[in-house]
Amino acid sequence: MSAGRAVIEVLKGEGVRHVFGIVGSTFLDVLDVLHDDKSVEYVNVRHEQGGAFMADGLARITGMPAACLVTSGPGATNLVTGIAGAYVAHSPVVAIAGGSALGLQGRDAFQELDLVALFRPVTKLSIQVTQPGRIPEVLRLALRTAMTGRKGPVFVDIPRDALNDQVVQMDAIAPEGYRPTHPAPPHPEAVTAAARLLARAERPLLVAGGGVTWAAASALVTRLSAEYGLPTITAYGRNDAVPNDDPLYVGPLGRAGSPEAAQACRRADLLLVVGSRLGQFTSFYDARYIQPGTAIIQVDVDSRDIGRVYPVAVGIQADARETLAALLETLAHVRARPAGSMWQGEVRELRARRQARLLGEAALDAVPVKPQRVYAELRRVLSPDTIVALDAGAAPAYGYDRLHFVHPRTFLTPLDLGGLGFAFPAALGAKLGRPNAPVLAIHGDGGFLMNAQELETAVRHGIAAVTLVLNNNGWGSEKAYQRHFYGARYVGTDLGNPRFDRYAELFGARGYYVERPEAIGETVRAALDSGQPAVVEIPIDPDEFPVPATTARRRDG
Ligand SMILES: Cc1ncc(C[n+]2csc(CCOP(=O)(O)OP(=O)(O)O)c2C)c(N)n1
Repeated sequence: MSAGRAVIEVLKGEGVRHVFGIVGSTFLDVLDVLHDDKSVEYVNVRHEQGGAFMADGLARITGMPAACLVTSGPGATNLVTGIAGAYVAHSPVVAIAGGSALGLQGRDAFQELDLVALFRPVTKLSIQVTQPGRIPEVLRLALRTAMTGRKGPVFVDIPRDALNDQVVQMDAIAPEGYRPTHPAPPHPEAVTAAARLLARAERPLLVAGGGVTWAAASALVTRLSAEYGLPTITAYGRNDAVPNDDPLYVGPLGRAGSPEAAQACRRADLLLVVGSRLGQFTSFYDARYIQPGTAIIQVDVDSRDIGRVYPVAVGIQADARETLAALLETLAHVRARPAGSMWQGEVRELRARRQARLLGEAALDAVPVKPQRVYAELRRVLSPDTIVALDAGAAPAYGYDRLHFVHPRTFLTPLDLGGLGFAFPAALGAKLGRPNAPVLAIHGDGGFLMNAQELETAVRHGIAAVTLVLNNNGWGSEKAYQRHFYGARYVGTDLGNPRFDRYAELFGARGYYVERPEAIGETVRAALDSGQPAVVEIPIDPDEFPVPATTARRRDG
């Protein structure tokens, strides 16, 4: 078959239905296949960064690989930030560039760059195809890498002279034929040791991270929690790892998280950490949440992060679901008793305290609106199947503690990259992955304009995600640092903006503008029900910032 068809066939074998990118002359042999084969849609975006965030959003929502296909030079360099986002999220995005010709390499030819080197730090594998005949093998290597163990993005450069007009020999092989598809089980001795510690603990607490979601282990977390009275909290940006309506779920730990979850963590004498690196924005790498005497059982599919900052009592390198299943079996075998009722009562009180605190914010009636009130309205109107993508920034960050999630794979955040401009395109990718779910992106004004050009993509491809723009006419999150640590000496933090509802309308999308808090809920609902891409602008109080969590020295005394 043609080399272009081989690329498409390998992707199709993995269930890929959308490929994101901008057309370039280096890879037209691949695009040409899609003229007749409509089972894969080329989502031609307006900036490759938007395409990478879309692929990341799609991969995180479906758990399946997602693909980008871009041209050499700037087409590929524009992808880098989005691929870095997928890297910190362990999201299996396969980025393919039609590269500059092998036959001209080393001459600084048109759009020639060392793309393999460029992508190496932000991928699990970065590789160039050197012969047309090896396209299937290299793409399968890329997919094996992306989908095995801790997942993550990969980059493949297919030079134009290894692709165009080339014919390759390719046997049909299903993914099971070239990559392991069964999860890695835990070592029985490690499970026994963990069960022993759990059975003895007085105040055990489960910290659920992204590994729970990737391993489809949420239901087992809930079972373990219910059967053994084990309270749960979630890692930074991973609120959807467990159902938040569970009576033993306290809240999210970490930056912009819930103080009650932090309190539960400080009180615990044993942490069962499942699928979390205990990264900086979850733990801050210090003792503010995780006390020095606390025993830690850490379960991770990748050994790299086990005991990396906090020493562990038991480290288990294995799949989260397999481990929880084994742990349940062993706990039943040793007839372990549930955690004490004092601890369970303490945790229920912390949970109730959080719920009451958030409920109080529903009464904030200031105009311009306080961001906290926006989230109270969202809690009221969003259905449990809604997917929410949060951008970086201060106004979106209020959402970490304030949004509630019931189902796994419904919360997308920039995680430890903190990249602005993520949420809107990630939401578009999510909507393609789950077309029947309502999808909402939440942005500040600054972050939204970083990828707002993708409104045109959304309209043309009919991707009906809704974007909330919380407008404080500034780079608020950074302004907060200047306010608190630089005596309000503002430099580079004020912005001017168009009316975002009208901006959306110019692209052919729906636009809404809400100034009064009591109108927020119904407007968001109307936008979600419109079945069209829509932007809802809410002017918010420009003086409402959280105090930044930082270790930086205070400058204002
Ligand atoms: C790509 C990128 N550039 C810069 C930053 C630094 N930064 C973090 S938050 C922020 C301000 C965000 O402003 P906005 O999106 O308007 O939201 P707000 O904080 O005002 O709610 C900036 C500039 C970043 N995280 N990512």
